[in-house]
Amino acid sequence: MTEDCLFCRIVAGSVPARVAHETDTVLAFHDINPQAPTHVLVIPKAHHRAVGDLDPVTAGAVLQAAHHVAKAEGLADDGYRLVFNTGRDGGQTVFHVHCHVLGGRSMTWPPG
Ligand code: D5M
Repeated sequence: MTEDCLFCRIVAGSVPARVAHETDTVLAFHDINPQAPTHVLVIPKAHHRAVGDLDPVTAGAVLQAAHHVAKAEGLADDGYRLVFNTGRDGGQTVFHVHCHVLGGRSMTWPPG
């Protein structure tokens, strides 16, 4: 838990979120500013700044949870997109690593 981290506060329950899925180690909640009909963020409960700071077990738990959410949200058949914005040029704005699960519409490429 890092006091000044928004997503740590969501894990602690002091900032509300619409939870989509939870395990001992990860939390998934709906993005406050959705960029697709389904837009869920999957985070490790422990504070890690970015994807490169994750150990393999935690990284695997995040990816497994992301696929679980995609299936639960009905995205598995038509497909979905997972995104880890990383660092300033990657567009990361919250420095508690999170996997965006986006779906419910056809995605375009390249991303902006
Ligand atoms: O993505 C950070 C994401 O976090 C962005 O899509 C908005 C989302 N966000 C910010 N505050 C909240 C709260 N309080 N609940 C849910 N979602 C939130 P990044 O990849 O760092 O740009």
